[in-house]
Amino acid sequence: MVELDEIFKKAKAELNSIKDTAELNNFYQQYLGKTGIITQSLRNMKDLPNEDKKTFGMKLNSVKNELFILIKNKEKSFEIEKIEQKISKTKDIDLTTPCQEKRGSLHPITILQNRLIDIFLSMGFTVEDGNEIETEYNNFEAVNIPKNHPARDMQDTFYLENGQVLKTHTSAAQNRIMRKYGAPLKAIFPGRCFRNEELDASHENTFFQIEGMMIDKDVSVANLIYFMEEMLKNVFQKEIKVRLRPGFFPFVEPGFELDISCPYCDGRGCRVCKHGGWIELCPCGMIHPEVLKMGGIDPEEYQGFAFGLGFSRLAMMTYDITEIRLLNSGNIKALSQAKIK
Ligand code: FA5
Repeated sequence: MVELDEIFKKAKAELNSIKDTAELNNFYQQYLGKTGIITQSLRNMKDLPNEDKKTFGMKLNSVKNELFILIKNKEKSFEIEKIEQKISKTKDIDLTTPCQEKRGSLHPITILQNRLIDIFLSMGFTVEDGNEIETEYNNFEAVNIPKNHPARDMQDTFYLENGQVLKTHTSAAQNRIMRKYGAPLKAIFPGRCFRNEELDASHENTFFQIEGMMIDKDVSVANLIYFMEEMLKNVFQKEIKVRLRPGFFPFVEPGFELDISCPYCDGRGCRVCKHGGWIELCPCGMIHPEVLKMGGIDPEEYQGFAFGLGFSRLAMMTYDITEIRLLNSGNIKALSQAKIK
């Protein structure tokens, strides 16, 4: 045992004077290698009297472990030294520059869209794509807004030279999706919309909507309310009351404006709900029989609901953004301050 202490003392002293990894490797072999002093001592243990084996074995193991740690630490210190030498020779790294931890993140619109998609997927809806450039037919006629109908004024749009339009609402994909899948169907289709608008804090020329549509036998307004409440519960993580007011859209009958009890003050009145306790959230209604017919679905057999949620505005509410133009601005400094309520 005394000899073991001596060996350890000597090894530590030798280790202190080691100057590079080559010397360190030799040192390792000398003590812990196959024929090293410690390894040999372990082998020789079998010759000890039984009563000494346990104490000697424990001591030997602890010396072995300590030595191993000391060697590893030395190895690490050589690596650090090497990196520091490399850095000191490199002129284009300025270690005095303050550390800037700028981490990227998804855009608030993308975060919210992903969240809405997850919620509807979990309720059995499929997610469909819509075009940004649409035919005039899909954007207007197929949703019951014929040429010269006054409802076209509500969604003034950008016409392309070939007669197509930048879609003014996600409803423009309704017809294509009905024709693709037929009934029954349950789908959502998020997308970017464009309108020739007077711009203000809540009106942009480019904004996002998410459309939802459920078509089946015996679908009623009760189903619409159920799915909207479930979606809202998930977005706001609490029960949200909804109310329907009559609203006019040529592609639904009856049509509604769906309001929600303000999730921030629970209906008591605050800045977000302009002290009214309710927030207008989403137009919706039962799909007009003519729209079903144009989509190739028999309205005698099937009914459906549809909604068109403006989620640029929902994002403003969720992230406490007071100016809608910020969402399209690419102003990273301001966007990164968007707070999740
Ligand atoms: C429509 O676009 C209908 N297609 C919605 C619909 C679908 C009704 C299915 C019935 C059935 P509206 O024009 O109201 O409806 O727009 C829907 C939402 O989009 C609005 O509530 C609003 O949140 C958002 N929105 C509309 N115009 C703008 C705009 N210029 N900037 C930002 N958001 C807008």
